[in-house]
Amino acid sequence: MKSQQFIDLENKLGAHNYHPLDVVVEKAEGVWVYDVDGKKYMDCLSAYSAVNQGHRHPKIFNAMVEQAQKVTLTSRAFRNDQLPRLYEKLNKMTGYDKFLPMNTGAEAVETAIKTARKWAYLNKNLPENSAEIIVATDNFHGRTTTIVSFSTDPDAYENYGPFTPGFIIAKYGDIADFKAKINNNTAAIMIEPIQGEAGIVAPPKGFLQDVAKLCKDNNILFICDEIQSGLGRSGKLFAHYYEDVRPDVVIVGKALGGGFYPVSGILADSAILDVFQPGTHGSTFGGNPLAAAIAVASLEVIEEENLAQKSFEQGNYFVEKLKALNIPYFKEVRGAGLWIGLELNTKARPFTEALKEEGVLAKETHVHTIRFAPPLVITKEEIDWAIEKINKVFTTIKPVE
Ligand code: IF1
Repeated sequence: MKSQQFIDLENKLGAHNYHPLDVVVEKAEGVWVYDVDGKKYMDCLSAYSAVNQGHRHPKIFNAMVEQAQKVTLTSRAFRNDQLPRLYEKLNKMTGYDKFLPMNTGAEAVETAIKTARKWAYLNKNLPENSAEIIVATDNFHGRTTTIVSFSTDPDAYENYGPFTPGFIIAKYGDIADFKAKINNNTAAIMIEPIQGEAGIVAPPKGFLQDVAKLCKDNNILFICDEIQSGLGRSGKLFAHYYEDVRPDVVIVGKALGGGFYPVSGILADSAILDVFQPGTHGSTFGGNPLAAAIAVASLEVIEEENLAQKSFEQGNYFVEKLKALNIPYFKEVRGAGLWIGLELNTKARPFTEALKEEGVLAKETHVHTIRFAPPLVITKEEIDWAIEKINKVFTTIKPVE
């Protein structure tokens, strides 16, 4: 079947909870994807930073195949020989004592919420059902009903009530507002160190340090959601490294699975993760040997290919070349590593559609911003190719309001 036939079938038989670009991907390699008609595109979204290592990285593929020939799923009712490898790898790479493995990012965020609440009841003697977690305006932490309970985006929460209580919203970047929202029932502050869905928005310099101090002074947990910003995307292994803070809990996901498998979880020291006793949390697939083998290989690629530093250098190069185009529609170019938010003074969708026609796949977020987040293995020559296409699109098409 050709692209249109796939599109018609999807529109007819699938729920319309997305408005995807009309590109029907059949295969992918590195930074490139190919549609069913054989057309080649550069992937500048990386599955929302789940493919930092590039599509189908051979080392991760081989680790997956090798493990799949041995055992894939045991449940946690038994032990397996791959999960301890992942624990050791993460402990060595991040310095946190322990890891609690889950599958999707939202499950890891839910696990962080349960960790903070459990820790607060056990360590601060909070009255039952009183624990509060302070989150940020414009947050994105996933799509479960509890998580959308504290979203500030109506598209994310409208008509999904009744909502889970116990979440207070403070203005992202405004430490005084976070301070004002703390009370005796506060268990934690949970933020993205750089906001992804909001359009690659970094907080004012020093904000993370202020949050860390606020948490320490008030005996509350500092939870950093690094599901999208982490594992090299921001130009450091973790985006919170830009401010040299050590959150009490770090949530990881997406690129931990290298684009092959959903792997997520939370990193924390024993004093926090030991709040869990057998039977108090879990999941069918969390910590399965296939996921663990894939995650170890995914982390090894990030280390061996120095992807955080590459992201830093290539991201600076990409931003520099974008700014040098001097396009009048460009309102602001924001970036941290190869995580670039191009904010326009007009609607972004017509440009992402035109970019697709030129072979560049990028996604708009919140109407006016285009996110450029190619795999971290991208070369300067490939960036030059993309810049040339971006320039062509922004100097030929007329925006539609
Ligand atoms: C969609 C957004 C990005 C995340 C952070 C947790 C999660 C995500 C910081 C949950 C997931 C994904 C979800 C996906 C699109 C994408 C997204 F546009 F939705 F907001 F990246 F910005 N924390 N983000 O970014 O992880 O459960 O999805 O594994 O829902 O369309 P998940």
